[in-house]
Amino acid sequence: MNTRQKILEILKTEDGYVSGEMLSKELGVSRNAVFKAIDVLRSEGHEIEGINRKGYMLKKQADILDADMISSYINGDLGVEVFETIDSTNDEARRLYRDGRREPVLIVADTQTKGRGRRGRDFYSPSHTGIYMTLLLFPDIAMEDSLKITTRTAVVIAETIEKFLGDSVGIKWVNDLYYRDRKFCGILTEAVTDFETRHVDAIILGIGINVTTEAFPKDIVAGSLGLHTVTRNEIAGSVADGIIRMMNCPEDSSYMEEYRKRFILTGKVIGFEKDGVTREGLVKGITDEGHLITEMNGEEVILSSGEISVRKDFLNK
Ligand code: BT5
Repeated sequence: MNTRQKILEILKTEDGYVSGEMLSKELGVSRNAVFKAIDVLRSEGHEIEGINRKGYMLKKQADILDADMISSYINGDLGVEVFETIDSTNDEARRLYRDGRREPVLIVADTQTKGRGRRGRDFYSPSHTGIYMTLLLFPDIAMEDSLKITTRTAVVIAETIEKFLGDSVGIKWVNDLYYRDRKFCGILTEAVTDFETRHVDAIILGIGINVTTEAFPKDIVAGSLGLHTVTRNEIAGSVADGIIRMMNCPEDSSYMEEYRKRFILTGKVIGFEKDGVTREGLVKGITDEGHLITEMNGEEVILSSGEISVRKDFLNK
């Protein structure tokens, strides 16, 4: 962390005023360096009150995406790249991979012009209010295991957000997170695979989170976290940190328990399309592999997300 970030961190944790003298001593820099850093923080939009003989107090933190700030919440080496505008952070990850990038990287954008969901659907990505991020990762896994990355990521996001929110969130199979009955987050996992060896060369893990977005286009039923007390830098950094830790952990099945706790489809009738035919099924639960257990005409049918798409108009029935 540089001086500016360290000052911001100290001001965040202090309720009262912090003197310039104390800051310069604590950080081992001159009073002038403190003064300059406060100036930069203000120019970035942080509201910092300064009172003679009392010191500085953070009134309101600016919410500007910043690669260094995001990095400060991540343990370990992960390159972070921030864009004000981009077509799609998943597309940028793909370009980096194509250009030879083989080190993990996190790409975060303030807004996307071509944010994508699954099967060509759009993901609405307005500026200032959401997080649109992609991790380009190189795990040593087989193609069959990439679904597990989505389910495990959903759990990591849920746990991270719940800490900030002080409230629980729901998971809708397979890649959506809900708060107060509205989708606030979607995950788009894409794998670069070697078809011969069925080995995954890279995972492109895209996550969109509506943090404070209030209005959505008419055709999108969505919601947001309404989370104004935490910066997007901290949320993005913490989610990425959780995912990196999860990827470094040998898989243990306890995450499925966490997934099930938050799973919101049990007992619902869903409609889905398989091989071009629309059918209905009653959701009974989820298997350890992350597949959906449904009942159709008294028979148990296991659905895998690769084969089917759940029809939205059947949800909430
Ligand atoms: C998803 O797809 O929900 C995955 C979304 C992943 C977005 C991230 S953002 C960073 C990275 N870069 C990208 O280009 N994508 C990833 P799916 O399950 O197919 O859901 C898409 C549907 O969600 C749309 O058809 C809308 O109905 C709805 N939707 C669109 N924008 C939304 C938003 N901002 N919040 C909630 N729902 C939305």
